[in-house]
Amino acid sequence: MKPILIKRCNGLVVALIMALGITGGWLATDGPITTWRASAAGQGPETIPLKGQYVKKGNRADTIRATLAAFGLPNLEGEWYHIGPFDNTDNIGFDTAYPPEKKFDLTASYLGKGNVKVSWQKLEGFTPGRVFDLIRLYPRQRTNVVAYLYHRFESPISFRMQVSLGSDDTLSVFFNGKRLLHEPYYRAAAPDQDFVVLDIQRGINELLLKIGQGGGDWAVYINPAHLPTIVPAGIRQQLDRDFPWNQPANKTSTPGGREAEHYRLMTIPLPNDCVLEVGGLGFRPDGQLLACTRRGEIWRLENVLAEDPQQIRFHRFATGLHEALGLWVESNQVVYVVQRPELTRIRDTNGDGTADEYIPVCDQWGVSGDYHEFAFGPARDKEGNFYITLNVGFGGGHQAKVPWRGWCVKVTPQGRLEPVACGLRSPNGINMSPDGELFYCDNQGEWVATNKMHHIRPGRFFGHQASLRWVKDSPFAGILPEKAPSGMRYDGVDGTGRWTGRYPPHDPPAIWFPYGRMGQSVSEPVWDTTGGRFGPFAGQCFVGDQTRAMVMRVALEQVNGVYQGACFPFRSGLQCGVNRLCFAPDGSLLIGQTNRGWGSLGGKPYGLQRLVYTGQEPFEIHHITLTPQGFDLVFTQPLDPASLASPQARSSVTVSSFTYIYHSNYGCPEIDTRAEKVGPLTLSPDRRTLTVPVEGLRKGRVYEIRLEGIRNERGETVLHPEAYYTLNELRR
Ligand SMILES: [Ca+2]
Ligand SMILES: [Ca+2]
Repeated sequence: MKPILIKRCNGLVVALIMALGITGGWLATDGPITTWRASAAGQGPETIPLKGQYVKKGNRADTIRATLAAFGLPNLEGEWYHIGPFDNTDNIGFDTAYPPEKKFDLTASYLGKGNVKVSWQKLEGFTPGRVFDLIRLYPRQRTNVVAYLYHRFESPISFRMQVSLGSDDTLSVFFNGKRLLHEPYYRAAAPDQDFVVLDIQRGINELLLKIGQGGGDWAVYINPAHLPTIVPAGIRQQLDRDFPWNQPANKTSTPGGREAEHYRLMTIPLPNDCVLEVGGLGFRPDGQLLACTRRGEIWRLENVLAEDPQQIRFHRFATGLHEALGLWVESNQVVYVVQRPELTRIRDTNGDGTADEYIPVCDQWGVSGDYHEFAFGPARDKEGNFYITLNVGFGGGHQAKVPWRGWCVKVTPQGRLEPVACGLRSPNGINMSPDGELFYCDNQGEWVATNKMHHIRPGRFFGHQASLRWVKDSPFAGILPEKAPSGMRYDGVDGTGRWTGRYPPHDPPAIWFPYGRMGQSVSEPVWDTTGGRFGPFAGQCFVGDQTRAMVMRVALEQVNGVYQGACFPFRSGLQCGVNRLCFAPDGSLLIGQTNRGWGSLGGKPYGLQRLVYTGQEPFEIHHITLTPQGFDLVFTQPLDPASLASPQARSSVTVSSFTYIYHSNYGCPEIDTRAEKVGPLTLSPDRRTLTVPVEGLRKGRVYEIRLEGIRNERGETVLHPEAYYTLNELRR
């Protein structure tokens, strides 16, 4: 029995006589959650006045801790202990509750990995707010191991503190005996990969971290994520001014900033044996969600729309598939899945909830072995035909080594393949609009200036030339070219600035997504068919982005029979790259995620989240209509006319435009960016439509529209004051 010193950061040192290992403890139960037995935590009134000041340091993490210390509040600094390593062969340590998980006892020793005696040791050189290397603690046993870190601290007051965490590899967090987090991911450690809220009690609190290691690096990160709300608002605002919470480096932890007020994000917790690298999503008529994965499984989720995630049940419905990147639900028993080499009909013949019949529907497209030969889809039309998009290869030789690479193909209900359209590159997302029109999204690369969305019609060519190799075997031989000239600008202007009226020889995209300003790897488009349950954008299209872990919004219109329109940012701050979107029967949006081999913001390698409209209508540009004189911007809410008049007499709407070059290079920067002359703005009688005259509109360009100072009647600014309108056709 010996006293431990708990250092109070206001300089006060309180000696607490604690019987370590006797008072308090981690009580294991049969369930996954351990319960806490009452400890030395005080239950009395909170009488300590909160006084302190803001202490600015070089970064946000250090500033938070220094300011907490100045208020006499715990900040995760102080004495930490560690114990390990324990065995983690085959990830066994993730769910094994080793003795330190049950009780902190400084005097005890246990048998660790390889029957080596281990005991709690003081953790030297540890500072919150830095990624801490665990290998240096256990240099001789650095693979397939787990270790625990323990921190006991006193608080003068009870309050809630959100904590940012990161780990390499798995992470479990226990606080005052309750397990708050259990993350099975193998990943590199970084700040903000996970967040937990610590319900700090007045008196003694105990924090335990368990970090599992496979191979490679082994590390952990922890820091208070924010100043808690018991700190005066002025000081919290000062922190956010000095170190903005939503700056790009922190974007994942916002999550989504103001967007979250309108669309809240729910994360579906996954069982440990479910690597949900989502390749496709679809609801069955019975309300269960099917999710196919890049690992080749289909998972069936019951109660996926439950507010309480513990009610969600996961069942493995099908296995043994090859890189399933899309599915189409036909009934409670039947689902069609696109595998790399074929379209497959999968059926649960006896209704026991597991598939037992796998029948190839069509395998008439080629696979040469190139890793980039993905197959996406299927979309399905009213006649029952399926539409599948087929990636070209990457590097090394011809990019369409085998048939129908770079094509959209149709598979009839009888399983016959018919080529539909070509020029596709990496078409990771194809869907039908509610009008039955087919659209796909394509990723920046050779022949593709930036991410884009196309309207698919038979016999059309969308730009990537590798696919032209197979025109000769298609119904479009002699109609489509076998190669096309390169180097043209999309706006018909030549290198000397002279307008020639010659455009790249393919269908232009309905939407260009300016690279980086919108997403960086576009994925699936889905249409809002919720009739308003998902907010004010019914009928519009939402498009995922893999790299930026975000969802974008697209409002299309037809001009002279050609699709074009505007794209807008919509919701950022997702936990992982967005691969698939699917509207649920209740009008929320399921978001399937994966980033393996592709990389993304968000810190998670895969997962499933759900975006729910809060009912608080966002103030946004609803859509943009091209007029003969410029653009009509239609807002979700009436504008305050006073906000249109700027004291500097500058327009509150700025318009610029740019174009791209069609060439074989990988991507194309925005070129010929020019400021456009904006005429006098006028507001409609209902104050929702702002008419923006723009001189000299030209087709083949993207018009960037930025708003400044525009407010609604409540004085709020537009949530996303930017839009990008792709102009293919002028309004006559
Ligand atoms: Ca590792
Ligand atoms: Ca079955």
